[in-house]
Amino acid sequence: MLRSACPDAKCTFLTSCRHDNRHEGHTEHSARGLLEGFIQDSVHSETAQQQQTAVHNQTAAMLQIGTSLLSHTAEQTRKLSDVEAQVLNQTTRLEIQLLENSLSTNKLEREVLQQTHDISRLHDKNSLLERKVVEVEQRQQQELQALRRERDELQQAVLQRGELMDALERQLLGATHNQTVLQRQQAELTETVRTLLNAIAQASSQGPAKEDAILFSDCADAYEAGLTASGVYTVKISDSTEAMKVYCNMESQGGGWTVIQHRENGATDFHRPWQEYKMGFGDVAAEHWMGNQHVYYLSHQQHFVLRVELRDWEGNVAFSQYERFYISSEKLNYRIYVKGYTGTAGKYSSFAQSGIDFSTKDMDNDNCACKCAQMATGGWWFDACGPSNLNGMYYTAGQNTGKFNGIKWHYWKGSSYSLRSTTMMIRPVDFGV
Ligand SMILES: [Ca+2]
Repeated sequence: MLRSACPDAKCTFLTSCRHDNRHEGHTEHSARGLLEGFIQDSVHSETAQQQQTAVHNQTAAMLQIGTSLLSHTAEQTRKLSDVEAQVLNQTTRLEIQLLENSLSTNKLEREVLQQTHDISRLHDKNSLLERKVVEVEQRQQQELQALRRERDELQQAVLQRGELMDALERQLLGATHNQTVLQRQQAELTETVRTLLNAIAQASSQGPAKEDAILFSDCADAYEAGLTASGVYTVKISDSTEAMKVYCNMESQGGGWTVIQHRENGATDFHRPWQEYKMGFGDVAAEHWMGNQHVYYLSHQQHFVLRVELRDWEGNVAFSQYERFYISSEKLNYRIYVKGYTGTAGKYSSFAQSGIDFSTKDMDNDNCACKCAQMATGGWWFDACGPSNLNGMYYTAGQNTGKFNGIKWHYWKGSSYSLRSTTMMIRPVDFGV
């Protein structure tokens, strides 16, 4: 081991030494021992030194490594601490959150409990209310039934009262009728007395000339002579050859009216020929037509007012009045002239304009290609065919609407309404003046 470790110079020295030593003997041998010892010491010390240096170096390196390791460990420890701290923080936070959650869960549970309780209470209240509603409904039902019974009883009472009213009305009507009959009888009696007086006067004077002086020219004349009861009177119209009976209305608007047309119950047929309309027909004390020829004569004696009085089926009355009226001769088809309309039976006059000829079922003088008198079943002053016909078919209550050949006065009740009663009457313009 020493040889391999020896440097070249030392080896050469040793070889030469050993060569010398063989020549010199024992001295040589001890020197060599000293040398070897020295060399060995030197080698030893060198090796030791080298070993020491190596150890020193290694220790330094180890120390360095250790220091580095220590610092690394310290670093790691610090990092670990940090991580630990973070983990701790998070854990704490989580714990707090958990606690909070637990708290809020508790609160929610309490609230849910409270709400459940509330709901149960409301449910109870609701049941109570429902019961009350049912009770109220039952009570109302009972009251309603009571009210219905009461209403039925009231209706019954109203019905009975209505029947009573009807009976009373009928009695009243009967009484009125009786009164009218009495008035007529009175007028007839007066007439009879007058005729008797005339006869006595004739007998005493032996002269027939006085008869004319005693007969009235119309109802206004009779009224002015003091006969103020409505009824049938005998008049002698000038130009007419003989006396005739007329009905005098002595009540309406001061009286003195000579009736030229009257409808009241449909007892008289008004669908008649020209000749009958000319001379008149019907019962003078009831439904009748005075006759166009008589009206023509009468309305030429002086100026006349025409008054038309109407009654419907609902108990309403109305009138149309003309301050001037006359009809022309038969040659002119008894053409009508009216003017100066006033009245309640419509805003406008229901006569066709003045100058309309009279037509009957056998004498078509109207302004229509048709025959108005045929269609409207009565003689009248038809235009084409115009807004009126008081001589139409008589319809009774309930049948009086939707009829175009009824008793028509258009501007009061429309064209399809048939009236209950009508009166046409005339009086001198200067009556009562
Ligand atoms: Ca015609």
